[in-house]
Amino acid sequence: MTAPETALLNVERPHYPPLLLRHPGNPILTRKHWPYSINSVFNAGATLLQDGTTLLLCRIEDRRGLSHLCAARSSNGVDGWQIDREPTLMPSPKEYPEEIWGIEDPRITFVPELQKYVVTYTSYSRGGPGVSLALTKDFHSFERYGVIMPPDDKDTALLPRRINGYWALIHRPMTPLGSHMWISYSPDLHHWGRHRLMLEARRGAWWDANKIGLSPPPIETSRGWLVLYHGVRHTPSGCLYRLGLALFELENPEKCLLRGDSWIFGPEADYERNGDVNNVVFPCGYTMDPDGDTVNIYYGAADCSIALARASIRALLQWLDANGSCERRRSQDV
Ligand code: BMA
Repeated sequence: MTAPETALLNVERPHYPPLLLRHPGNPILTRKHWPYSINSVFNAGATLLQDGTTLLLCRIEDRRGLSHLCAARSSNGVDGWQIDREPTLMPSPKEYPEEIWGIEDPRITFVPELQKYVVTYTSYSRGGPGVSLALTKDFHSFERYGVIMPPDDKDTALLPRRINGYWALIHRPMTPLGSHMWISYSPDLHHWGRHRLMLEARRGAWWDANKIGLSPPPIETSRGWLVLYHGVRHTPSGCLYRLGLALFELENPEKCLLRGDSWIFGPEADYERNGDVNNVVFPCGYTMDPDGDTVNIYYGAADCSIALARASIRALLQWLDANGSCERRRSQDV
């Protein structure tokens, strides 16, 4: 064997290309940054404001175990966060009884037609988690629409534009037979119907068996809606939350064009492996760089902090082309 060949054997080569690159400053937000007492900060919705500021709408858990939302703003999306001195959006169980046990895991969609941000979040009711929706222009005042999907349902985001005249919402109802991603349509954001199964959890030993859910809002590309979703694997030592990738047709978003078999990002770093809930990476938001290719993915790590990973849309699509397929099997027993 020649010397270069031996050298190659000794180098540890990754067999899976790293598609999401962790920021060296991770975790970028922890409870130590907060201007008031909290237990933990994680699972943040993200958006760019008109002036280019990155806004994260963070899930804050207090020591009662109940969550509310708090905004953090930064000019570079990495550090120098200006955090609201008080909670930005608190549960309002008097008017909205479904929020009695808190509000969690927001996703933000800027809707050009409305010139407003639509925030969808989990409202934790006595009957379990449901989906609520609120509109805002500035993340100071909110117009609440209340619960739009009854329990058990969560992991929701609105598409930024109408599809064939209707608003489209991705969500994840839970049934005893499995938790799959569904899409529903509405003429007015209040009344929802035409429910369709969008992506099924797989079965058996798969990393995304039994329970999947939308992670950040879908990313619109010329090839289709690029969807990062989480799969939950139940193991004897607890759950493992990892991310997978799929692509859906632009004008018919319930149609899956490509779905990768392998997960592309999972808990590896210490702050993802260890926390209040070990082994969790849970993105709820992203922002795009001006190059139109770099996506900044903000994720909750181990239900304790917020971290950032970057990816290239082009590389994600290339990976799907090489590793995805478009199986159209539909179970009767969803
Ligand atoms: C999910 C959601 C997330 C959480 C994750 C891990 O069901 O509730 O908010 O990060 O579990 O605990």
